[in-house]
Amino acid sequence: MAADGTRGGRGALIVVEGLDRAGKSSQCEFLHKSLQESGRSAKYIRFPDRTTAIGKLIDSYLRGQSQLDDHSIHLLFSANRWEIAQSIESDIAGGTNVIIDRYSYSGAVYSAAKGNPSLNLGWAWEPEIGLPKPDLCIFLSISSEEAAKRGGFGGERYENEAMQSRVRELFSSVFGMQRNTNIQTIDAGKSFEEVSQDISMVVNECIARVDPASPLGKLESIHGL
Ligand code: FDM
Ligand code: MG
Repeated sequence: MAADGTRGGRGALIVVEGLDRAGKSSQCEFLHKSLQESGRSAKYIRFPDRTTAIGKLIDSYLRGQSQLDDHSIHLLFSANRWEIAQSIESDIAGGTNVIIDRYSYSGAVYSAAKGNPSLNLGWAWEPEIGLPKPDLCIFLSISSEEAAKRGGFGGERYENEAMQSRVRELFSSVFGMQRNTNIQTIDAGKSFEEVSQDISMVVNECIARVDPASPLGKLESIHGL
């Protein structure tokens, strides 16, 4: 059985991006379950994948247990995607829909948001070029007011107001510059049910649209970055 419940064909690569507290993980889990319940093959992965050797370095950095140069940690986040890229490609080729919680967009935007003068968005995007390209990228958009209502920040690095508001601006610039990528912005300030319905609509459209004959694309450079 293929991704859409028919024979043959490849799966769709669906990325979910957004700020902390936008509800990415709960929506991804729900989407994963609903795809499986509708008889489709689906897998859910998240970045950073903290289980690999590289992921453990990232985890320790995020928890504030280690210090790393901004460029070094940036490249580790990217390497953490590259080490899983092949398995994503083979899942997709085998007909499984892959849902990814955070991807290269978070990678570029969070690093660039630190304001290091030698680490701008353009530099940050470079190591992402060539990774599997999403067939759909859902941006769960949430206002700072709504995010604040959802409770305080956790204790990890980047979980503070100044960083989040820079991240918000940079997500808009990056998504505004994307030309050949299917980006769908969804208002994540609505109820869980409403958001999951909006997600399900764009995901079903995407799965129906994925051309079984055309292979998964690769991320390209972003013009104007
Ligand atoms: N993050 C995540 C990055 O800085 N770069 C990346 O490439 C990725 C995938 O890691 F603050 C940041 C975003 C967030 C933190 O992610 C951990 P979760 O999803 O909040 O656990
Ligand atoms: Mg977080």
